[in-house]
Amino acid sequence: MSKTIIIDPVTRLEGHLKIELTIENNKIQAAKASGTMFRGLEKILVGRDAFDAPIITARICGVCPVSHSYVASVALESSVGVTPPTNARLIRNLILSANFLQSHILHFYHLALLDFMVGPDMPPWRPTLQRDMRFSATENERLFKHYDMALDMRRKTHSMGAIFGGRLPHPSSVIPGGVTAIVTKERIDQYKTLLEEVSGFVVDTYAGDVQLLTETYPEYSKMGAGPGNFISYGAFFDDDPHSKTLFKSGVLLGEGTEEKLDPVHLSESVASSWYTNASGTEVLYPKEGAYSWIKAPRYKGQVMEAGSLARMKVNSGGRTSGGLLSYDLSHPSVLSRHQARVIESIELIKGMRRWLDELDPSAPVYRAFALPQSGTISGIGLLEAPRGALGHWFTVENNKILSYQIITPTCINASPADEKGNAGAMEAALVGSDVGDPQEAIEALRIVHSFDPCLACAVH
Ligand code: NFE
Repeated sequence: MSKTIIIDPVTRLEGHLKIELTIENNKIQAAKASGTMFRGLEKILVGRDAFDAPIITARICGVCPVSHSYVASVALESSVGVTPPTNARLIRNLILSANFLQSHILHFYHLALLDFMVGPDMPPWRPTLQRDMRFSATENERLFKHYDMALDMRRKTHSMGAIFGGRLPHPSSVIPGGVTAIVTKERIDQYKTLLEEVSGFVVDTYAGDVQLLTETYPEYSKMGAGPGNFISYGAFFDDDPHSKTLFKSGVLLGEGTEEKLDPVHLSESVASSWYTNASGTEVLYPKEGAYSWIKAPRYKGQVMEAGSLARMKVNSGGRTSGGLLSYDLSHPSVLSRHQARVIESIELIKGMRRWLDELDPSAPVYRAFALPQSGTISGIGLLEAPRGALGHWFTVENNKILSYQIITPTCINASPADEKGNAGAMEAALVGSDVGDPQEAIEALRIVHSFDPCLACAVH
């Protein structure tokens, strides 16, 4: 007999996520992921000055605000063909990479690890599911010390971002045309000092704990596969995008060879979402067959996975090992998502050291420009956020925003079924998984958390 299990809200993530599972013979037969709160940021943007977009969209989320203000700036710059100076690119890389490290450390220690380890016997670590906890008492104690250290590391990464971002979260210095940061030798040194402390933690502690998780929960390398299609928009660009850009863009569809990303193939279905059309601004609630405020982005009509694993797979050409990889990431799974985040954190640190060396305190950081005061223009910005592919699209009429469209990585990963009935990536990852005890479906939480969902972003 099948049972329906509802987890609402799923905790240890940002925003409001509900998971509904149909379980039969201890196997998940069907899964529905629902974003349960409407926000309407795209609607708020209509009628505003176009240059407000980086400031307003950063407020979508306190975890990835850098990506939103950065990509909103790129969209405006690209609409009139403006390229910010090299120093601005380097500073944006440094603010964004600090935010990536902050986000990955937060995700592993404070959001995901408590699905596997036993925290202290007091709130906020209780009540919790405690089935299938395999770490020894000594390992638990050590991991909890690392949980505590990770809080301090997050503060340090925020400080790094704030050195050039002005403040964090919601940096004030990333603006259309470049940045407003002042580059001095003292600031570069301050950033370097913090980076070396965070680097020590990532290499000595975070990497070791991911390895311990890998050894202790080995079958999770086969659980939570998802659609097997990956998308990355690229990030940490170089002036010459073919030389030293750290994470390139690309698409992997199943076993096929890597394809060049072309945003023309992106679409959004609202078949299972409470909207009247794909603009996402016209709400229709209730609606027959709908169960989420998240829309369903697809690429060439296919369900995609975004995030660190997608970035690493696109960057390794889909090979099983070699290049950047020291783990075998060929099979998407709970473990490979955690492994991909730590691998990319180490890659990022190498990039950050290089960008610091390339900064020139005497060079400009901003190129002034204005949009035409009349007529209609439109633009698009594509960038990787910590959780994956993030796109902003806008149309401006007489310098006021006419429409603004955002597709976030969690929108891609936590989407509901589309008009063809194809489940979203996270839903697909849940289906087919074994659950030891349907009343304590810890396996489902481990799969959901491996995507690092942010519902604040998904339903912006
Ligand atoms: Ni709110 Fe975000 C990231 C974006 S997730 S955290 O990373 O965009 O959809």
